[in-house]
Amino acid sequence: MQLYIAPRAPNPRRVQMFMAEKNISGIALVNVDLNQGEHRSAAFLAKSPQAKVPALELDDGRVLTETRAICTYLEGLYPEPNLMGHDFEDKAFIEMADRRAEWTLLLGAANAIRHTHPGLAALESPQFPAFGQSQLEKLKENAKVFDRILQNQTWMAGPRFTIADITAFCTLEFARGLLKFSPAQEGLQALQNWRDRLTERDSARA
Ligand SMILES: N[C@@H](CCC(=O)N[C@@H](CS)C(=O)NCC(=O)O)C(=O)O
Repeated sequence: MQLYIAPRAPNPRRVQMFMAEKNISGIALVNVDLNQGEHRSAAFLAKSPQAKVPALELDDGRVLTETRAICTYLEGLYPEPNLMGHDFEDKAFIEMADRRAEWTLLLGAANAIRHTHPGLAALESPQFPAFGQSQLEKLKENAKVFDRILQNQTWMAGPRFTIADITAFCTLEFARGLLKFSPAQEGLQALQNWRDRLTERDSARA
């Protein structure tokens, strides 16, 4: 299998961190140069029609895109440690936490960065800086919800580390680097403590 990634991009990093948690080796990593538009080449579009990474090419030639779908596939192949839930209830609550992180943190951060950062101009054309700025404000508002959640539980989906922590962590690291977003500076100490605790995991360096 081959995993198409782009360095510093948050979605491929989610898959790489998921793989690191499960100690998965043997999947070749293939860099796609987004700045050079390699993801829009005919060869890559044949694999990923929406021109996005990550994409996981299976040994039979089929290609999976969408981070969560790739993780579902890998969870099936490598069930332990479990990151997406054991029974239907567990799965539903973890999916809820993961989608919350995806839709309210990742989407806001991605829009803020894509519409304000000069380094993303090649990917987001035209950029709408005022929209990007409004998304940064939304991100800060939404981060408060996660801070409140983490005042009462250790991890995003409850008492154990799951895929939802990976999604939220990769998002906050992306926002830390390109938006200089810091939970502590926003007064969100529970979110900051969760993030700092997470950096101690080996997978945080994936
Ligand atoms: N919904 C997709 C989003 C994938 C995505 O947006 N990937 C970004 C990198 S993090 C990308 O490939 N961007 C290239 C572009 O927008 O042109 C997923 O969950 O995998």
